[in-house]
Amino acid sequence: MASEARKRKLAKDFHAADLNDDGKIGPEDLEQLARRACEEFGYAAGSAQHRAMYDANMDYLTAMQKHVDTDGDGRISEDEYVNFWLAGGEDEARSILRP
Ligand SMILES: [Ca+2]
Ligand SMILES: [Ca+2]
Repeated sequence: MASEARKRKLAKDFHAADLNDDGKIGPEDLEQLARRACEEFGYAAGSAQHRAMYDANMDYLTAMQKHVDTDGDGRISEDEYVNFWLAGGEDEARSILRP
């Protein structure tokens, strides 16, 4: 049985990733997240590094989304997100990252 604190933390993470705040993590949120990661590294938009980093992030996020989106509607709901991590998502996330 997962602790309430862990569920609350996951729900908070979910809302942090739902950048346009429409209650689902969709492709537009993933693009924004990938762009943000590039900005954090200080890569200029349009530069080769920016493109490479953006593509790598999108590959990862899209792969993750396929695992988390259990009803296959292309968007991640809070329930899908929380259940994924409660069901041992760390291991799955690691296996996606492994080349
Ligand atoms: Ca959203
Ligand atoms: Ca879904």
